[in-house]
Amino acid sequence: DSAESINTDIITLSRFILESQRYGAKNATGEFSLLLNSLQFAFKFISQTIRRAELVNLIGLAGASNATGDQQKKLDVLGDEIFINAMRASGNVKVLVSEEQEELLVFRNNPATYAVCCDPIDGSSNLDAGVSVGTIVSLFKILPDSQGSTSDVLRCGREMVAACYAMYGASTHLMLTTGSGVNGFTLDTNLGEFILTYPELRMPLEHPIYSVNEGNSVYWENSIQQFFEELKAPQPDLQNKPYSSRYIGSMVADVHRTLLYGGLFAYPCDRKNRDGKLRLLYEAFPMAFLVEQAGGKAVNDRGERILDLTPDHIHAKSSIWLGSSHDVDKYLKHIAQ
Ligand code: P6P
Repeated sequence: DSAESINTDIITLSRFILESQRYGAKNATGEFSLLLNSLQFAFKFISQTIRRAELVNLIGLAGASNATGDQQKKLDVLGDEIFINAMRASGNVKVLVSEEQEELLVFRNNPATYAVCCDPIDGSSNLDAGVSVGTIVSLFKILPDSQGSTSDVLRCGREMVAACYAMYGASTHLMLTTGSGVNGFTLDTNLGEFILTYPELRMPLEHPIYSVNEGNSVYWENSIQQFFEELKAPQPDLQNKPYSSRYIGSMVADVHRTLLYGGLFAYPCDRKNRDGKLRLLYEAFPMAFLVEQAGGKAVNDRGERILDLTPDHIHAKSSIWLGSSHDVDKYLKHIAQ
């Protein structure tokens, strides 16, 4: 009967981390388990807030504005507050960089274990169109005897100990790496638990999709314009078919598709964004870490590995090309010509 079809041995995110810790996976320590509980609470809370806020905004439910009647807070401000409170409450986050906060936040009375960098709701401008948005997070260990300062985060990408994003789409998905591969989880809203749904995810070595905002192409340098023109031509190694184009304009959604299907995502520098648009600490670094751990590559316009870069400012930007290794190799070959 139907009872037999129910999997009664599901692996929740909490169990997964405890098991990783027990079997000594790199960076999956007791402290990390503690922090992960706060992270997943934040993701669940933001997920629930986003789903409700859309309804509230759409039908203007009574009480749309809070008790004092002030204007309903913008969702990215709400997401930021939820995240800051969860990280402060974790008890082991000393330093927090947020896309919404100009300055670094230091939680003075927290023991100094982790530095967290996050974009609480990346792609929020798409929210009203019902497009998937997400929370992107990178983690560093606090430097020994640091009291919490920018030196804890202005570090080489290779020093990241974990990276994850939550994508708030039809379901809420969480992709996580602690340096030993990528594992994906899906939120079961009845249980209130993230369940392991993509164990040891490996991205395809190649896939004929490119994902870039072609509206910027007049601002790109010629070599980049030429590269994408070449992808639109029949590809000898693809039975003479050209690449397809897919661009959502929400990094988490574009990268999630690239992780699962393969292909190439890029945000090159252009005359409007001379240093690129995406930020190193809480967009390029975490996505590069996840993509590399899933077998892909992530480089900048000059072909330098994203994880070998070091930001000079907490909101420093970078160009980025990430995705299937064979597709990124096509770009590397192009610039090596
Ligand atoms: P454009 C969203 O605003 C964002 O920060 C990323 O999520 C997304 O990849 C990028 O900017 C989109 O930028 O210039 O193509 O609209």
